[in-house]
Amino acid sequence: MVKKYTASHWGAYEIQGADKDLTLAPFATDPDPARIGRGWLDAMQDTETRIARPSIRKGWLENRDHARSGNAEFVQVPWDEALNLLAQEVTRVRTDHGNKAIFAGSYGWASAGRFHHAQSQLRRFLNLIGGYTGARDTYSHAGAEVILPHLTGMTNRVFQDQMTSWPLVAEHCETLVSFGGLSKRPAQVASSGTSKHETQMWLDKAQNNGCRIINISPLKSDVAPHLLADWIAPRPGTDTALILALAYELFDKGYADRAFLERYTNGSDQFEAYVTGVSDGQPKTADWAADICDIPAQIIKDLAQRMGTTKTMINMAWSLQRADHGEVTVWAGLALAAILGQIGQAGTGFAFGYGSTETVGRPRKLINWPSMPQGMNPIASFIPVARIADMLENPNQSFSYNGRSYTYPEAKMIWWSGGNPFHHHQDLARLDRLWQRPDTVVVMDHSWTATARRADIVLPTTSALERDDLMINRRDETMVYMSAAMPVMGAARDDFDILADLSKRFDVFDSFTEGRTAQEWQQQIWISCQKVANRHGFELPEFDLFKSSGVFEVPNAEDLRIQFSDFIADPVKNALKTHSGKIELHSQSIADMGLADCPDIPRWMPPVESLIGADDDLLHLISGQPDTRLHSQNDNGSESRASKLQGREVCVLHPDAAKQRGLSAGDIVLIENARGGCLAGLALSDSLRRDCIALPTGAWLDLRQIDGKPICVHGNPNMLTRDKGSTQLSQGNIAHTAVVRVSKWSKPLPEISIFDAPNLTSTGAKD
Ligand SMILES: Nc1nc2c(c(=O)[nH]1)N[C@H]1C(S)=C(S)[C@@H](COP(=O)(O)OP(=O)(O)OC[C@H]3O[C@@H](n4cnc5c(=O)[nH]c(N)nc54)[C@H](O)[C@@H]3O)O[C@H]1N2
Ligand SMILES: Nc1nc2c(c(=O)[nH]1)N[C@H]1C(S)=C(S)[C@@H](COP(=O)(O)OP(=O)(O)OC[C@H]3O[C@@H](n4cnc5c(=O)[nH]c(N)nc54)[C@H](O)[C@@H]3O)O[C@H]1N2
Ligand SMILES: [Mo]
Repeated sequence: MVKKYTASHWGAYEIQGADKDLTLAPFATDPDPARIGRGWLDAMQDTETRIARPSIRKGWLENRDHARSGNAEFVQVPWDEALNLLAQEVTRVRTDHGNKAIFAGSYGWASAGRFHHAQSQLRRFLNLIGGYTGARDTYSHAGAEVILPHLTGMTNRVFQDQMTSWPLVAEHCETLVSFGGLSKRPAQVASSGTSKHETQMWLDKAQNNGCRIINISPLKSDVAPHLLADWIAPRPGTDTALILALAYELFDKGYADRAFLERYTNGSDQFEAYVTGVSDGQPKTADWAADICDIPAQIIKDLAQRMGTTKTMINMAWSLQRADHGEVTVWAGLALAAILGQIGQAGTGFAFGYGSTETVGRPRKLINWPSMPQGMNPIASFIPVARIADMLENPNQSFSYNGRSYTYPEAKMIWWSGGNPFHHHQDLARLDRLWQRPDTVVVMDHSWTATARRADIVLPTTSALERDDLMINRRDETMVYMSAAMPVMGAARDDFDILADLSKRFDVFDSFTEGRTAQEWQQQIWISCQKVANRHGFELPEFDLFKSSGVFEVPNAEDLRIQFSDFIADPVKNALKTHSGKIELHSQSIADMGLADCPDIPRWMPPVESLIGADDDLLHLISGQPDTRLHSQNDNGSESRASKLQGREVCVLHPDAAKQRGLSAGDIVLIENARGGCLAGLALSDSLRRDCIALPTGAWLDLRQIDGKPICVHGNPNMLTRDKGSTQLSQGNIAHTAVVRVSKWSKPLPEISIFDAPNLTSTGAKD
């Protein structure tokens, strides 16, 4: 029998059985399939949360009101009616306010296939009708995206591509110091899909080779227990101070590689003068950092000694820069590695994001496969991705980004496809208030997310399980033909079909489709892939053969890289594309921007919110990525739901912290601050700092006003996080900078309603 496959950001699957017996079996060659996949199929089959038909919010339909409340009533309409309404509204906004008034940054992870990529399809359509205001960078690592080019002359993408390969770390590294831990939890996923999960294997190999892993994180659980890592738990948000003290020790004890600093870096004198206190009167000693970081000075000294005397790799999880001044922390990490002088050697130096996704550091050849062409956006207007609420609050006001000043547009229409801002954005009560400002919100999604419930025009898309597509990831050696695994739910349509239909109303159908069906587009992408493969010296099978066999393995896919190796080999010939041509410990280009919150060298600047000097009833909120799902995706599936407590997301506290507050495991607690609150089930563990509370992201927002306070009764941590740019340089989100209080919830427990279908009426017409 012919085997069929499908794929997702969390893995590739063989489709087995059909209808009631349908199952998704992880690839047999995947050594460590992701937990996330177990809840995928039932999430997509859930008739309560799948959007069955195009739906228009009643208040908007009847009087164009802006009351987008999350529990609004919707009227189901036939496709033609929905698309006519949308076309009219797009035309009105373009005519009255220009295309710039359409905000379609539409950030989000959508699904893994190459062709049915929600944002590519949406952008392609909008570009054909005059464009839109977009968004720059990502929630994942905006800080690094903006600062790395200044420091290394490499974009974040190139930097990631060039990251030293895992086998070299496993073989040569003696001390793996990882800020933000390193575990298989976030490594379950890879953007665009993955056929394998190997991160745990590389870590195990490293440990078997005698590598000592140092987990620097508020959570001990950020490294698997069997790796026996040393655990150093600085107060969250203070890693830069810790790094400066390590640098001080390296300079002070003679471990600094001065020849390296001289040859390969710029500004090490200024940096050293700052670290030793010559320039500001404050030596950044271990004692100085001990108070800020709340760890004993001796621990810092011992770690510096170990780093100075062993082959050391410094890894920093992406989370470290989703924090106030986050990009400066990345800079500090790079500077620390430069002082050690082991950059450019096998298995040592600096890495950004091992473990943050599965493919970082993978020893594979990189092949730039083609993707769906999006066209060009004629509109220059953009926002830094996490500044959406600022944009809504401050139209026509200026903002700073990467050293320049820009102006926020006045967004009359928001159009989102393939992302969930009422999951991913910070301070959701604020976003909820400002979300009422635009005239119209359009959402394309397969599920009734909190964002879809806050839209005026809701268009139901298929999920990846209902359509054919291609999984092709430049960092994965397996190309997968994705076959539809189940029938289309309700009246859902592919993003492509919806936009193709809409494009007829703007006379751009021919240019949008280029005369191809979805299947013909996939074939076209494959033909382009064949040419790329030829350039790499191998052949891809014909499309029909690929389709029937379902997988293709790229031959000789192994490849090893060492970050900065060319530059280290010849720093003149291979000078970096930075201001100085070297690694920048001092950056003139950043200094010239004159930003109050982003310094010229990596300096310690206390975060806007932290536990430094705070009352001891406050806790730092750690809202990392969830183990059971991808962000909000599959939260409605069985794997995620089974992990909840009385239906609520589970938060973790240290037993001492719980005792101090009279709390026990299994309680429902209220986590709150001035921005809002959320309810969560309580679990206890001694694997985190006593002053921290861990609550993963992604519980579908179920927002109520309780006694005048906005509270998510389901446990979404973005009710509590702060909505501010990390610095004016990158304006990245600061999700990891938030302080909260926790108490027992003693009021009646509100029902969860977010997994129920919204209030729907139908105009009766079926299509
Ligand atoms: N507190 C806190 N907040 C955070 C973070 C954190 O660490 N802490 N991390 C941040 C990070 S790094 C990220 S990347 C963001 C993630 O934020 P998002 O990427 O917005 O989160 P997802 O839940 O993946 O949203 C994807 C949406 O696409 C929809 N979708 C899936 N397939 C399709 C399709 O084929 N077509 C269409 N039209 N839609 C589809 C899904 O149903 C879902 O609603 O969250 C950020 N938010
Ligand atoms: N299972 C699963 N995997 C995912 C995702 C998912 O949704 N689910 N999302 C993917 C995406 S989009 C991204 S961007 C990556 C993100 O990957 P990461 O950024 O690596 O993941 P996080 O879980 O946000 O953070 C990792 C750890 O950083 C630690 N941390 C937080 N604050 C501090 C601090 O101040 N100092 C130190 N030293 N440590 C701190 C926390 O203990 C946290 O567990 O994950 C990807 N992987
Ligand atoms: Mo991310």
